[in-house]
Amino acid sequence: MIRELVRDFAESTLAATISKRDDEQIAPTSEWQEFVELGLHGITVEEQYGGMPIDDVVEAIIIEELARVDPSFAVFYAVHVGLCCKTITLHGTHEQKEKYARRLTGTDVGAYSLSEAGAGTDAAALSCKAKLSDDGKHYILNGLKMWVTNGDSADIYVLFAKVVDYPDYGVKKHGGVTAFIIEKEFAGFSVGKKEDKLGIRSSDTCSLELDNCMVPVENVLGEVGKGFAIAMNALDNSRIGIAAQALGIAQGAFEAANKYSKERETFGKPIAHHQMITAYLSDMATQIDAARLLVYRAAVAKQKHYEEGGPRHSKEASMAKLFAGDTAMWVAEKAVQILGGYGYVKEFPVERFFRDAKITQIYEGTQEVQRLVIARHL
Ligand code: COS
Repeated sequence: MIRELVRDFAESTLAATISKRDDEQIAPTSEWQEFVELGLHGITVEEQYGGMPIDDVVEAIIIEELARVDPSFAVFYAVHVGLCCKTITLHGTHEQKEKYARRLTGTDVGAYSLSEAGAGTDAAALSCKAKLSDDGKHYILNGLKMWVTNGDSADIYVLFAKVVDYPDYGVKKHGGVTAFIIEKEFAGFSVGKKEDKLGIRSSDTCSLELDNCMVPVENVLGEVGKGFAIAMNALDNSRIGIAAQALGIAQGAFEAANKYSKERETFGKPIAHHQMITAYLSDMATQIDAARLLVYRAAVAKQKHYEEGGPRHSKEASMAKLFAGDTAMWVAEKAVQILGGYGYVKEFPVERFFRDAKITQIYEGTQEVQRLVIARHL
């Protein structure tokens, strides 16, 4: 039922504006206001704070359906529910949830900010610093964050910096890393450069500037100095969302190619009946099904981890993202090939899927990082 609901929304509301938003790099903020009406933006927040918890497979299905039409909106949503809301649900105090989870289940948008110019894959190499103020009421944050999805659209950020007063700081590589909840209006916080990107162009990716940014001590999320595990755990969760996004991209590209191959004729018959195209389509469908099974398996593992105390789902999440990301890229490339010249122009959506697919092999941990995580479990 939810798959159909989201598919309807995507095919009507998102499909109508995605080309223009992609061309002009417009964030989907007005589409978000409509989406909020469906009540699916609080699925990782407890009911008492205005949320509507839904199981993890359904979360993946929602992202998959959004990405099948609009991969930019899918990541906008995935970061809001996964990296921001879920992290606050897992580590927030009652007061923090009353204040922020409530806003995030209203119309506010959430973001997550870990990466920096010199700390992407090597996340522990953060250089953003936090220092306790003399009166002990605030942490004062300084530094520059990068690659922040929803960077400009967001109202609330889960952001990581190193507390220099923490005993482990400078001892362990990730010593002092702490998670903070930041409001866009905080003094000393500003949104910096918006990136001009190859794909997912309707998702705003920005830098954030922290210039003596004053963050109340009650906005520390989890314990001071324990932020690296929070960051890694959040990525275990959200990588399933990116895998679902990749799955949706592959599905959207496949459907466009499949349809076209039945309509387009060469040598007196639809190209779908030429064996080389038939083989492509069969392989695409098979890869997509395999990716789908890995994504849903990871979602089940995640749910078992939180609800039944099952083992951590890092390996399953990384396998899903690795395979689904490669599937999205491979399927989108084959879709362009099947459409030929028409695959190379903006009249058909496969050109956009092709550009959008690439990022799923890069963000929230490159494919190389996923292999590293998997290898550590072997
Ligand atoms: N969940 C909870 N805690 C975790 C964890 C996880 N999945 N993975 C690691 N940790 C903890 C470890 O237990 C360790 O804790 P202690 O210091 O208490 O022992 C700590 O974190 C450091 O772990 P580790 O030594 O494995 O860290 P590394 O610096 O070697 O980093 C990788 C490991 C490469 C896996 C990590 O840096 C990573 O995921 N990088 C990619 C980051 C990323 O995805 N960036 C994109 C951001 S979104 S655009």
